[in-house]
Amino acid sequence: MKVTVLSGGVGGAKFVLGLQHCEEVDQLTAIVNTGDDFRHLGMHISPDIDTLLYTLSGQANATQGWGREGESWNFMAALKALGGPDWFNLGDGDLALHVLRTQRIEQGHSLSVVTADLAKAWGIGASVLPMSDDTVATWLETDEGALPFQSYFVERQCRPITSAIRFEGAVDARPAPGVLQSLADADAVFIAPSNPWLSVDPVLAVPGIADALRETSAPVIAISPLVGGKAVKGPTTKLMAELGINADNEAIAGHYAGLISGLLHDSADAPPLSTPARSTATLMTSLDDKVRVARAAIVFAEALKA
Ligand code: FO1
Repeated sequence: MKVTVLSGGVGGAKFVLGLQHCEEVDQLTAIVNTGDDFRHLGMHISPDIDTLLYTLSGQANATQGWGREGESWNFMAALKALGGPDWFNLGDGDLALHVLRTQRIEQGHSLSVVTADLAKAWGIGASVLPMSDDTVATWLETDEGALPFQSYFVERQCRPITSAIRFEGAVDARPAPGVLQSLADADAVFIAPSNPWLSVDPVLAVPGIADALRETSAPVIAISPLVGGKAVKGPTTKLMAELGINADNEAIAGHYAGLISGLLHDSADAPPLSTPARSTATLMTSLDDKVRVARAAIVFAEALKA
């Protein structure tokens, strides 16, 4: 079956890896959040794309979630000794990727093309598509002022209190080549267990993508990022509290209202009232966990299609 999945962050990458290991999936397309992208030290950095590429090619640092396994940090040590910014850690191997991607983008290649070449070079069978080749930047309005995503997430470690989130450039952004087609052609569409407000909303903010979810004949199933009413990783429930939203699956389903046909959620949590739902143990630690959650989502999609 053809599967298309919207993904961002570490949780999203785990779910996509699970899908990659399901033999029912013979065509997999990931539409990846680029709202976290930023220029740092003159380089174009695409964290959610890189986390997914590293994860799908078995290079990811599993405990850290982002970056490469077995990384060395000579660049960061030298940068720090020179008084450079050391809040955003760039491993030596990771750095090579950022340098080459920046050079290719400055030569006029699109982020999509550069990403596709990396996926091919690393033997990744899935199509990894940025949500857009245009610049879209996630900003958070906080009690410390307006912060671009990485300043909030890494530099300030998600401590600021958020009152609003916006996606600069989204209104003029176009879906990257293949994005809308992959939503129209899919037999099933999934929204990965990424942070709905920080990692999925930027994707839905690109004009045309939310409509494509509404119009596709495929069932659209979101996987809740909550496990036992908490976020597995990152600021999801803290953010929900700050935005005045209850940390439950009613709120998650409500956030995607009109876009999804069902919500797959953790067995420990109550189902949403108004949306078709199924549950399984959604915590993904081992590869078997990731495959179990992916397969539960596939079975749910097939049940909704029948
Ligand atoms: N996250 C951190 O918490 N600290 C870091 O120093 C850091 C560096 C980093 C470098 C490359 C990269 O692709 C991701 C990196 N991340 C880091 C994670 C990143 O901020 C997040 O993965 C996403 O932006 C949110 O999902």
